[in-house]
Amino acid sequence: MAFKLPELPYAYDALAPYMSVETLQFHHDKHHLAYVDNGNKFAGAGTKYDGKSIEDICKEAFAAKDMPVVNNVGQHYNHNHFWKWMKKGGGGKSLPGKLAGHVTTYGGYDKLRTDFVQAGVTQFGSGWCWLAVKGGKLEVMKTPNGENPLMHGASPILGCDVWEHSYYIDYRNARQKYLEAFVDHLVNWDHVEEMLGQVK
Ligand code: MN3
Repeated sequence: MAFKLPELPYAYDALAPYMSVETLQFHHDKHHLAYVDNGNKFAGAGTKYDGKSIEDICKEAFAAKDMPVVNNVGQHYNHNHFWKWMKKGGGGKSLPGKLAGHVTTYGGYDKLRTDFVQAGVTQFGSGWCWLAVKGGKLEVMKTPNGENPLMHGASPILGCDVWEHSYYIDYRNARQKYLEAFVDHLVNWDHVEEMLGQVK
């Protein structure tokens, strides 16, 4: 099955001023599209990955150190969710029930926010910071380039893109400010709760 660029689940101006129209146009229409096109080239019809779930392709490619697939299909998976992990009027500490329980066990919202932002700030170069479930517990993680927690034995439930293409237009080099705005004003906790509910 061919990979396809999903539509944004909101208008291009929905996330302003925290993420601009220009950022979303470049990031979704150009960057994500390139991952889709390359994903189809490296893992599409006629390859050994054809017909497998995107989650299985991520894990299999990483185990095989097949980096073109890790990075392009990984980025397709990451961005599919990244768009859904944001919404207009999102963010903040009002969390859905199941997630709220896990966050309390983790050490509370403030600790989670600090650790998540810190993971994003300290990811050297391009990559992602994550909230994932490993062994039934929440864990904050960071990964380089197109990798994600699926490739490291964990289930991602929230991720923030810290590639410069995600924040440089709006925040220049202030990656921490971008991460704080993401957590405080953009996160769609409902999609986080949904992914938490799907963790096996
Ligand atoms: Mn990106």
